[in-house]
Amino acid sequence: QSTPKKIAVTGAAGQICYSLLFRLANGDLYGKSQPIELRLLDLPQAQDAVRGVVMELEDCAFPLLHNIVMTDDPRQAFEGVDAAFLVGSRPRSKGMERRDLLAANAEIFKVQGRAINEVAGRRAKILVVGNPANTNASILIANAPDFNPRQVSSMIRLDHNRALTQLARKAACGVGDIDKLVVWGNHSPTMFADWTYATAAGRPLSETIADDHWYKEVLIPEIARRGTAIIEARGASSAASAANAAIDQMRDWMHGTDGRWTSMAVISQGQYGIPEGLVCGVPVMCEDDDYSVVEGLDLDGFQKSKLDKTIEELVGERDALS
Ligand code: NAX
Repeated sequence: QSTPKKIAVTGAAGQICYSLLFRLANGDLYGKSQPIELRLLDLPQAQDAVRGVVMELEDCAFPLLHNIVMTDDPRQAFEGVDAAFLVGSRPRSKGMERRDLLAANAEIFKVQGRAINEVAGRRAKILVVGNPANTNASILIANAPDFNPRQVSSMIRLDHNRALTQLARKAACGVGDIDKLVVWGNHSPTMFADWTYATAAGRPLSETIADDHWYKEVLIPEIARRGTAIIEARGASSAASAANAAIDQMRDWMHGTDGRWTSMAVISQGQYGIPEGLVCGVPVMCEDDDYSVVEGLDLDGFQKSKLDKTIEELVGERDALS
């Protein structure tokens, strides 16, 4: 059997990880013949809860799960890893201003960025899930000068998957029939689910659905508000769907998209007027363990105004920290 792949997961005691860890141990990322080692990072006060999760992982007797490490030390968690899911972050507490929330998380991702810079495998893929995910990823990149920034992305895939299902329902097709959907921008209510290029079985979705009012007044705002709707219904934020999206994004990034598009938030090199250094949701294709941004799309006035709004928010988050 091959050497276990080392996967670090932060926020291991939290609710997303309560789904994510079991999916990883089941082989949902690397497949059914690749053993793995899990490195679980959480705060010192969460170690008892992590121990409980570890006991449950053990009780599943996953054949692929060769080793589990529990730690509150980022350097130990990231040492020589092949992949890392950065899920843990500081939630907003009562009376906390947005700026304080940004600053508290910036501190976490600064520390983790430095640790990754020093000890992570150079080909490791780092996926930031913890919010504000895009800005946390930018902070991490800025604090990991010797680590390739293209090996860092933040999660926009949950929003992409949410839009896929709504579009497939409306068009009465399978989610797998849809290609060229894009979710642009920040993982926040300013995100823009864009059907301009989307096709189902090769035919433009905007023609199949032919309802511009539904697109602009129902789809786009509903995808943006979906997280809130789930909190209202479930009394807790999305967890299993977030874990699923994290695996989808990482798996496509590693194993490729077969010429299809997906959405990833990656460091901007100035495409589409997105300022360099921001981590922003864009259309990508993945191949050979790497992504490439789909470039050269013509954006109309509506698309530009939507994109500008979400970029403005990302710039605001960056400026609030500087
Ligand atoms: P939980 O509050 O259940 O768990 C968070 C865990 O992170 C806790 O165990 C906490 O102790 C740990 N933690 C805090 N600071 C840490 C640090 N410095 N190092 C290691 N661990 C640390 O949150 P959960 O529901 O699991 O959500 C986790 C994060 O994902 C949140 O920030 C949430 O907003 C974000 N989400 C991001 C999504 C995305 O699409 N990008 C969607 C889902 C989710 O809302």
